[in-house]
This record gives sequence, C-alpha cells and structure tokens, in this order.
Amino acid sequence: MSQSEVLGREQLLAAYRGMKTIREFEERVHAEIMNGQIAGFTHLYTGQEANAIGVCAHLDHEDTIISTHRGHGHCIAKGADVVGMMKELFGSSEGLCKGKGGSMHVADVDKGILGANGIVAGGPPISVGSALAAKIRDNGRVAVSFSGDGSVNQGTCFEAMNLAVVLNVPAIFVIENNYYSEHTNISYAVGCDDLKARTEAFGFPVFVADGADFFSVHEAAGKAVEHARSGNGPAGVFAETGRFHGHFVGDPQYYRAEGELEDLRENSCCLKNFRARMAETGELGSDELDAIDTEVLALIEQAVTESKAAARPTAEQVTEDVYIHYGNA
Ligand SMILES: Cc1ncc(C[n+]2csc(CCOP(=O)(O)OP(=O)(O)O)c2C)c(N)n1
Ligand SMILES: [Mg+2]
Repeated sequence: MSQSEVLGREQLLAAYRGMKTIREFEERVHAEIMNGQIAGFTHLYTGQEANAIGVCAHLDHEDTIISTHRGHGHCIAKGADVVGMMKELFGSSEGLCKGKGGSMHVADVDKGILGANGIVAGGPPISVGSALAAKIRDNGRVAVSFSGDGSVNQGTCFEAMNLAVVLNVPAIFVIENNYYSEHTNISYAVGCDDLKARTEAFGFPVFVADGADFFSVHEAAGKAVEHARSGNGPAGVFAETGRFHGHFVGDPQYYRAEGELEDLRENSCCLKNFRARMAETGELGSDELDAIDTEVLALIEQAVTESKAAARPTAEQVTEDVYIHYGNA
C-alpha cells in the first residue's frame, strides 16, 4: 500500500498546509531581513520542509523535538504558533520567547519543542535525555533530534547515539543531509561513502528517505517512530535534501555549481512533488491546494503586520528570565 493510501484527506491537507506554511514563513523572513525589518543571524529551511512535516506528522505535543540553527521549520511542524514565532524573530516581547530567543533559540516547551540550537550536534544528547525521561516515566513518548550532515562527524552525535543504544531509550536521530555544512560539501567533509551503514553500526536501524518527497519521509519516519515507541530503543532517519538559500541570509554562495539552485527549486521541491502526486492519484484537487496557498499567505501577512506593531522589550525586561535564582542564595 502506498503512503498516500495510508493517509486520509485531513492528513494530506495538513501535510500540504504545513509545508506551505514553512515555505512562505521562510521566504517572508528572507524578504524582511533584506529590507532591514528583522535583525540577527538567520538560517532558512526553505527546500527542506518535507523532512520536518514528514517526521512531525507522527508526533503529538507530548513527544519532544530538539532542533538546530536552521530551526523555524521544525518548530512550525511541531505546532509552534506562527504569529508568535514571527514576533519572536522581530524581537518583540510578545514573541514565543519574549523576543530573547530569536531565530536560533525559538522554543515552546508546552508543545514539546525543546528549542532550536546554535550548537551543531548539540541536539542529539538532549534528545537522549528527553528519551530517558520518557522511558523512566513509561509514558510511550519519543524524543526526536533533527541535525544536519555537519553534525554526523561531531563527537556529541556519536556519544548520543551510543548512549541511546546502551540505555535502550526511544530517541530518534533525524539526519537531514543537505550536502553542505556551511560552505563545505559533504564529499569533502565526511570520509565515508555510506552514512547509513556508519550510523547503523551504533546498533539501531536507520530508514532512508528522499527529503524532497513528503511521502518518502513520512514512511521512513513512521518506521522509526514505531520502532522507538514500541520499546525497541533508538532509530534513525536519514534524508537527502537540499536548501534553496545560502547557509545564512546574506551568504553569496560562491561555492554552488552553476545552475544548482535553479535545479533544486525546479526538481527538488516538496510542494511541487506533493501537487504532482495529488494530480496523479486525484486524492486532493488543485483548487483545494490553491485555497490553502491563499490562507497561508494571509496568515503570514497577518503575522508580519502584527509583528511590526507588537511591543518591544523595555529596558527592565531585558534582564528578566536570564538568571534563575534557586532558594535564598
Ligand atoms: C559545535 C559547533 N561547531 C561549529 C559551528 C559553526 N556552524 C554553524 S552551522 C554549521 C554547519 C552545520 O551544517 P549542518 O549540520 O549540515 O547543518 P545545515 O547548516 O546544513 O542545516 C557550522 C559549522 C557551530 N555552530 N557549532
Ligand atoms: Mg548540511
């Protein structure tokens, strides 16, 4: 049975809406940075949307995710409020983290979003801790870490994968291979041709996905989540994907091959792939998808309008929530 046969209409509509929301959020953030409205260092997820949505479709609020410096998409996929996130990026005290997290430290613990994270491979160890909590509480929850191809050579990643096996905890390591770590191609940085085999050598199954195809990611992630939720210990998802922008907003991307970006947008677009699949199966009409496009654009417009008008932190608020005081000390 194909993945689109497994999914009902509501799930298909939600998947498309989720990917489209991330796409438009990111493209608008790009525009607002370029016209000077959003300050700070920002990494866009455009092009990788199917990974966040395909994985998070299997999770609920009680499951946890930990993200990366490229975290907007993961947070939206896990249910972060889009307007609150935009306000956060605009540095408003009405933002999800009162404007103090910004792009690289968005979090919403009530939704199981343990945070974006500026430390490459900082997420996998945190997900092992969260997975251990789930195991001790015996609550059937799983803990997902998203990380990139740049994370797989980091010791923290190796240690987390090993410890997850030793402790037999429901941690899921989602590796998004977009072929670049900053400006360095994976062919230079990773001294191994078979990352799946290298990761599986830690002692858990890894499911491979086409990161431009929601259905492929959904299927692979479904197997990983099922494995971990059933008490079989950790699992991995390895997705090949592509980022449509630079490493950060403003990156001149001199390292790209000629025509590479055009090719990615044309041939590795999860939204185009999803629409093509629906046209083929007839499960959703293009008019239904067009209607979602219109709704999403209106939501992003509303998010930006509200963010521009939203309160900025006062001088007093700047030092609030920075330190926690324990007892009387
Ligand atoms: C421990 C650590 N080393 C280096 C950096 C600088 N740095 C920020 S992002 C990045 C590349 C990460 O590449 P990847 O994991 O593939 O994620 P992507 O940017 O492709 O999403 C690097 C080296 C960092 N933030 N943390
Ligand atoms: Mg990368």
